[in-house]
Amino acid sequence: MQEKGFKEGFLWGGATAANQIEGAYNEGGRGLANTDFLKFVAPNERKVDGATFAQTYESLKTAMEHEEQYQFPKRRGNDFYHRYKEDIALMAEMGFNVYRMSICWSRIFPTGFEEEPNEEGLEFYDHVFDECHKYGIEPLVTMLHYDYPLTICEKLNGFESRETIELFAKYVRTIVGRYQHKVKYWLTFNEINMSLQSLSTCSGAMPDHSLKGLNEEQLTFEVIHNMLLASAKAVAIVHETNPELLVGNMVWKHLYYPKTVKPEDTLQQMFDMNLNYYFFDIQCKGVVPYYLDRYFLQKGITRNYSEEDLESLKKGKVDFISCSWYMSNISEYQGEPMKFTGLLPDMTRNNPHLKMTEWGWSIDPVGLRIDLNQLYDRYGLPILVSEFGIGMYEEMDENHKIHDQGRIDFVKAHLKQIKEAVKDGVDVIGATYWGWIDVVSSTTSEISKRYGFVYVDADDYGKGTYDRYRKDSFYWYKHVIETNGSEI
Ligand code: BGP
Repeated sequence: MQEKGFKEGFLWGGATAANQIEGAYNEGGRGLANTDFLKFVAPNERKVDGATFAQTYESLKTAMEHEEQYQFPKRRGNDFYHRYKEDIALMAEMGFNVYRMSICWSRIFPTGFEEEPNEEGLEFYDHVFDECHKYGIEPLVTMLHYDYPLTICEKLNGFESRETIELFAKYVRTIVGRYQHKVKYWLTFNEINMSLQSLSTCSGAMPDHSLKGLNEEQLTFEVIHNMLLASAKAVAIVHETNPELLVGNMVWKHLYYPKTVKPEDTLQQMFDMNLNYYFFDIQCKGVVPYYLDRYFLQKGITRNYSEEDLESLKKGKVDFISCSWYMSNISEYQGEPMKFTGLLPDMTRNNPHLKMTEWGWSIDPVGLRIDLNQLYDRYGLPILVSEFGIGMYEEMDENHKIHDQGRIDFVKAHLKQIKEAVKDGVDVIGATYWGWIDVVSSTTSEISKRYGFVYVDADDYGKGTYDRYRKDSFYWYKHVIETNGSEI
């Protein structure tokens, strides 16, 4: 048997999300989104990392009433709306054959409740997809990446309401019908499990706005239930619209290591991993696993999956898996009933064997290889690594150069482990590097948390030319693609 590297036709590309790049929040007939009200909080004013990520009804109202007092960087993005041609040309220069992006729901249905879509919004994405195809770049489209029409958040508390499933299905029918000959690869929800960490951003449901008076934990699983149903519906719509299209899920993949060799720590790890697998199991196998039932019982969480719901989940199995990979974490037993360790970094659980990014995210390429193997073993489906990346503080020198060796090392280490997974026998079909161009951060709303191979000349307050500059990593990644990763 000969060891193999990346296969022919491997999908090489980059990823972004509408709310982090487009800007133009009040142009083209677009309606307001929840993300338009996520405030930038300067690092020295933050109580915890990710301070701007969570939204409550109270914080939303304050932001709406005192707009002039705050910075809302997601309204500006990196100005992709006006510069998409230039950006797609840069992707082509690097040799991308795939571009992962998302559609902004409120560009298509400004409040979510309209009967007819907004043609201007639809046309914008037509232009983007046409531009991609001009260079042989296949768009890979996330239907929903954290941005909800604001009206749906206010009236229905996002996915707390089952009515949102129907509104989402209408939106999905519209975009899949319209773009079926331009977009072959679809993903339903970005990081569907992020509701466990930041309910509002992921599901549009604010914890202090529950229509049914649910506490936060009950509300979380109510929206997860509804989002899983909505995802299954979306998969069925894609398959019914055009059997040639492929649709995947997208889960924040998180690996947990037991803190010690004490058996209870491994028990905790099993529990934490199960909370991750819960989403994959439902989306890949179409059945609801048993292992959270006891937890639900202890928490007084009732899941009302009707016979019809269960049928719908069965029909909603994805064609391929996709996941993001940023960090691993450590599981430490905290007694019964079990408590969830969480997804974002907890500085008290630092892994002494791993380095951290400037934002305290552990860097664990080998963990990615472990996860890819375990996912493939469990589901046997092709896998796309739909996000991995590193945020860094960076400045241009006087010659407009950015020497980002740290990013090159990071990407190289991760691609090496993806390649190892391929050699292990895992069917990895592609990798889309997160934030191939600097974008506004999802958790902190900083553009100064830079991910890109391309630098955007803008700061957190919207100052700058927004011109694009190639970093050292741009040329390095271009070479990786040219050589299909053979030198990694
Ligand atoms: C993922 C999101 C992305 C992206 C990334 C990095 O969870 O899908 O939208 O933002 O994390 O996070 P951040 O931007 O906060 O550094």
